[in-house]
Amino acid sequence: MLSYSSYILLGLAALSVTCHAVSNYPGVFGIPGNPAVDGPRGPPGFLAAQLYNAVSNLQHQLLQLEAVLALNGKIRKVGNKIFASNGKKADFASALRTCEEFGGTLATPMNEEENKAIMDFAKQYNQYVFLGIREGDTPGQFKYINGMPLTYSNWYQHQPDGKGKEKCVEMYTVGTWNDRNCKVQRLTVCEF
Ligand code: MMA
Repeated sequence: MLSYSSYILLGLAALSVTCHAVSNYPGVFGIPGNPAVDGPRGPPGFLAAQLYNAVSNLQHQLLQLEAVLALNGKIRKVGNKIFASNGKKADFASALRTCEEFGGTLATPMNEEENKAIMDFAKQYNQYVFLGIREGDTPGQFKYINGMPLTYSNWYQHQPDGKGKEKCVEMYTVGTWNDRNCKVQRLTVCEF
């Protein structure tokens, strides 16, 4: 069976073929075209209007799907990010692997609004959540999974206190953070 990311890649490939075909249409994007070769021209802007329509329809259908998923408590959208959970607990490595398998990564709050969206899942499932943050080689220095230093944090009082022995980060159901052993089982919340 194909993984979900393979489907996404196939979809993108199909879209890029479509876009290529469309950009080859004469008269679109300023390419003049030759009626003797390309057949009779439509009214000016006809294809552009069709494209606009197709994009508008896609946009509407995506908004419908997002509304249904949000209504059912499956996703939370903040800006361009979508947070989602499978409702399952896993250790840090397995949770991260699951998110990556589906083309995302572990939920990583970059501001208060994102932190609250992740906290909503913690409350919904009444479980602490693993964040996409890990301790670097210097004890007490926590970083994003891509290695960049934190630009936002919401540590619980006196945290982090593991001094190199708690290299992962859990979010409590009230939204504050604690450094924690990576082997404990926490709710998997991903971002896409
Ligand atoms: C306490 C506190 C935390 C630590 C956990 C580990 C319950 O919280 O000391 O900082 O991570 O224990 O069990």
